Amino acid sequence: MRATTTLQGYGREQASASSIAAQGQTGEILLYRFGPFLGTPDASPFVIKAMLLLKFAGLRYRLLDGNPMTAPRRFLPFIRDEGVTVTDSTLIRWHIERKYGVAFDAALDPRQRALAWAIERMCEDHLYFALLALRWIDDHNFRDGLGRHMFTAVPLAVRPLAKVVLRRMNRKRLAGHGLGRHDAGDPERLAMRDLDALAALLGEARYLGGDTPCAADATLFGILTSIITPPLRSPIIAAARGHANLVGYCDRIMSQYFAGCIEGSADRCSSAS
Ligand SMILES: N[C@@H](CCC(=O)N[C@@H](CS)C(=O)NCC(=O)O)C(=O)O
Repeated sequence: MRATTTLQGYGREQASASSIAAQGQTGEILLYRFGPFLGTPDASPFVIKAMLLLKFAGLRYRLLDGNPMTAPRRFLPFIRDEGVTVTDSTLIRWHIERKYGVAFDAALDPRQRALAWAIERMCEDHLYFALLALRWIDDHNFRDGLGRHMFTAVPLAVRPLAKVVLRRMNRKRLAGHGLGRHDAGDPERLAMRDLDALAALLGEARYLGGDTPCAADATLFGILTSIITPPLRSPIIAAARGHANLVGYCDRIMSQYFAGCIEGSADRCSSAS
């Protein structure tokens, strides 16, 4: 997106960091999440996105263990903010913008905002499903990843059944989406095109919009670190790791916003950095 600004000569000034800072927070926002997963801040890219939006905005929040089965829309993340419950990472973004006067995309011109939205939709409604497949459907990755680390709260006696049920549910979700109906290899090829596009759009910029983060950076970081960081195996992971700018982007955001909190307790992750 930086290239677009340059090429089209909009010459808009970067928003200063203070232009996205929140105002008027009196309480503490509760963010319901899964928990850190193999070097990432959370098992869900959507939870990571919500965490990063809260950090970008400079809002105080506390992480609490959530349960999708009892969550308001049966998925995570959701937040509770002074009696108001908001489910879905994008609705959380809009809540932050509305309630706290945060302008995440202040640095972007209208075309960049449109492109940022398109990037978010590609990440969440397409690339995410390829991630879902590689984590839940691939036997090796499931065994070494979610199967080993995400069921520890489930009683031992019913853990094998819980794994079967959830894998079946995610298989159905993938079939419903459509990506799960393809021949082997095609979902990977489709996901790799997403990664090529993301790498080209980011270029050498620090963030999608240049030097200042925008809302889509929270989405992009959430999905990229979920693909790149855990030590799992897939052509999609190899392709993502092959894009030096995407890897550098993840490393930068991880060390700037999540340093020291990945393996730590909820409390150590709770304050916005
Ligand atoms: N559109 C939602 C998607 C959230 C979502 O899909 N969360 C997944 C984890 S990545 C979930 O909670 N799945 C639990 C389930 O499907 O039972 C958002 O942006 O927050």
